[in-house]
Amino acid sequence: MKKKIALITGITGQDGSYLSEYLLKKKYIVHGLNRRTSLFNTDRIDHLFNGKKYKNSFFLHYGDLTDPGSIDEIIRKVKPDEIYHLAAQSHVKVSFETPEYTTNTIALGTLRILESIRKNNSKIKFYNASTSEMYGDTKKSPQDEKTTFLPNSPYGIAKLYSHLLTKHYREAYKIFACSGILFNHESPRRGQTFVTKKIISALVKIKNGEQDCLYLGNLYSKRDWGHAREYVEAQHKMLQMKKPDDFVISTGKQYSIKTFVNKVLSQLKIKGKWQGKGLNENYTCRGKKIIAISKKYFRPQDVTNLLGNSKKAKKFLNWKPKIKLDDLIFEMIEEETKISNNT
Ligand code: NAP
Ligand code: F7E
Repeated sequence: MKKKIALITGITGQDGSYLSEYLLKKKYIVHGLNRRTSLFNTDRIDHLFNGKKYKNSFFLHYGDLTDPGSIDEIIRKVKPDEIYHLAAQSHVKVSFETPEYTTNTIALGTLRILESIRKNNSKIKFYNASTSEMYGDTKKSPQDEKTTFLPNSPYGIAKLYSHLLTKHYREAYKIFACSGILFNHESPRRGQTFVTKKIISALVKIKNGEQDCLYLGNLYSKRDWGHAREYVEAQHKMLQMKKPDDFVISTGKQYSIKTFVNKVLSQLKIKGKWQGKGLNENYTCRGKKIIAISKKYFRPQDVTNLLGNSKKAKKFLNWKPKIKLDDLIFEMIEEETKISNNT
């Protein structure tokens, strides 16, 4: 039987690396779009790229979401059965500082891929990485596929464009195009500047005497955090459905950033106390301030209350998350401890 061919944009990112592993195990041939960066950006996939195991089933191609010609060329060359479109300027805070670039990569990037599919081969199945950030200021909780989108960042707004565009190409051109509305998902491979990784990395270093203080922004926004390894399975399941559709992927459990910090402190057995309010809030341990608040990490607007309802995914995709937040934290701490001990 002919092996299925998948093209992954964002293959060097957190999700791209887990999805590659998952699809290679399922005997796919995996191609990835990789942008040129001044330093190597393939750390998360080097174990797949180097060595003999996947020599004939794992390939990278230089391209960029902002370069329509490169996208079209890769799609025509690779002839994928399925495209997993994960690439994006994915940092919400950075999107306030680079709104035009964020919109170009996310909104126009998705348009460029869908146009290439429409023109070259409308049988290619397409997965779009939508996000809970599209709910923005919503007062409804929990959020599901029918909840009104009220995005409040350039990132969320650009993602809503991609989301609606995916639906439009599905309806207007009958392309098998799905969006996964994924809530926050983390892992040891999470980028350093996202809050979970930042907290764990800093507290491990503080415990080992390699850092003095962790500076954070809004401690009171709430998130629904899952594990990236499980969330990429849902992405694949969506493209195996009889009909294309959109699905919320979430755990249905919500915690504040402060609760997340407390869980990490507890697993690391760091004992101290919270004191102060607002910008003066801090956590001290043996008389030393080890967590403090900095204005720098606040956003012009934040999404404060995310909690997903993924009943539809459970029913139609037979997908449900198994990994608990405490276990995710444990895995991330283990990885950070290894890194810290090696430096
Ligand atoms: P990530 O780790 O930040 O990875 C982003 C990927 O996009 C990287 O491979 C990055 O390349 C690539 N990229 C960025 N700009 C590009 C450009 N101009 N051209 C080509 N590639 C570009 O993100 P992630 O956490 O894996 O998330 C995957 C997708 O899901 C993203 O679209 C994100 O917005 C969305 N999402 C994420 C979450 C979450 O909680 N993780 C939740 C909902 C939706 P480099 O390696 O070179 O930087
Ligand atoms: O922030 C607060 C911050 O940057 C979470 C992306 O993957 O998930 C991610 O976006 C919360 C926010 O993730 C710091 O204000 C406090 O309320 O880890 P984050 P995010 O913005 O939720 C969604 C679903 C995506 O789609 C995105 O691609 O934590 N927070 N102090 C902080 N956040 C950061 N980054 N750094 C702090 O120091």
